[in-house]
Amino acid sequence: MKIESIHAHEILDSRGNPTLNVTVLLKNGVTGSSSVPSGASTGVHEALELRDGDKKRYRGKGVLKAAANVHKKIAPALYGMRVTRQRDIDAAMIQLDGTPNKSKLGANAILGVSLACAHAAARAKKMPLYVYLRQTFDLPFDRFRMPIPTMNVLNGGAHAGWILDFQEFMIVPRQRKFKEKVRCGSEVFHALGDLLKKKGHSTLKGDEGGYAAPLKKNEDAFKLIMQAIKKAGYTPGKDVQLAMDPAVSEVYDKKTKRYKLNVDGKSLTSTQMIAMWERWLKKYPIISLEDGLDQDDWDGWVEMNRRLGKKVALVGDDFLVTNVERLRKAIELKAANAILIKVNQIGSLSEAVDAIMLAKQYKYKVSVSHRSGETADTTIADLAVAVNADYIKTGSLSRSERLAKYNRLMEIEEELG
Ligand code: 2PG
Ligand code: MG
Repeated sequence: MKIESIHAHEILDSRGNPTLNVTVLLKNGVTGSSSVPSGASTGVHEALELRDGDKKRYRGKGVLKAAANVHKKIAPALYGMRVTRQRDIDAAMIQLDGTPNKSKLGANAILGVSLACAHAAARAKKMPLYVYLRQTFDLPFDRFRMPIPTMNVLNGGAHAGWILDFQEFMIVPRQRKFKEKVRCGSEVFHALGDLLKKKGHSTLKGDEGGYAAPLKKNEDAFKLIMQAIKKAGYTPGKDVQLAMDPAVSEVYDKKTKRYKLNVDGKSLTSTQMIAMWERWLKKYPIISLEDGLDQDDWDGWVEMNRRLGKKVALVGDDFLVTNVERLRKAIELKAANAILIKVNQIGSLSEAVDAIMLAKQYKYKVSVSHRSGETADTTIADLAVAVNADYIKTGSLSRSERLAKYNRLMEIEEELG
């Protein structure tokens, strides 16, 4: 099961931007492939996504340099290594890069290889990926547990032309089986579409397949979703809960230290933001609030966790960037109680698993997540099951790149019986 060769090439993601697809070929003829996702509302502390910057190709977004790094630098270093040594493979690439944020080789180049190796190894061992991941990382769980999906049915912010200030309004179905959760999500999603149409709103969709309707106030999103849940025959709070990712690093003004909410015509301090979230938590069955404050507003996060941490999962995305160092600091300061895991934020499978296991050790909730720019790749579905993640965040109930993950999870559930 030794690595024979590695090939990387440009493909397009769900937004039509280039990204890397990587294939690892083993000496025994087995191959494994994976495609790298890409964010739009990226955190400033994320590992570096290497783009060519050649304005004449793909508006500077080409990834030929990253592909060349795979061929010329990474492949020669990994040649002949046992593909099942995932940790050694990732460590070798991290060492070869030598920078704290993978800026030399590119996190996209390293991650593409990291994921493709896992796929090749799982195939060579004739194991489903989630079983292989659990085994290769020696994860100390005895059963497989399906994650709870948080489904982004209304899109705003950078994913929907800023028609709303907040990025993601999610439903969280609570039926017993995963496939029942998917059914519920789909029914609520379509009920929401009917409702929007009836009220004369657009039913066009944003980057993650949720509706992108220009509402009067940000909060109207949850008002409509509550109605849609009932219209679909479910009880809000019992059958379906809510979650949100306002992604407010995007609306934070560092100079004035204020959050600018254009749709609501407001400019709020950290403390006022927390008070607003507190009000929303009282009115709506919200179980999870991601990036409710800016990525560097540590004092704000500590205050938010003190005031809201017992009532809701306070998820660090741009705030923690799947990074164990930032997570350790958050644990020490009691600044959050949940983490979003995006494999390309950190750039290797091993480091993502390290962040997950550290989070679990300190009773943080773990949500494995897609990016707004996705492909048909379903690795995160298997990863979520392998690590017994509490949640998976993989968008709305439309668009194949989102549904591929839900469909893969339904397949895994069938397999698990
Ligand atoms: C987020 C993500 C995914 P992006 O903020 O959580 O939903 O968006 O990939 O654009 O960073
Ligand atoms: Mg986010």
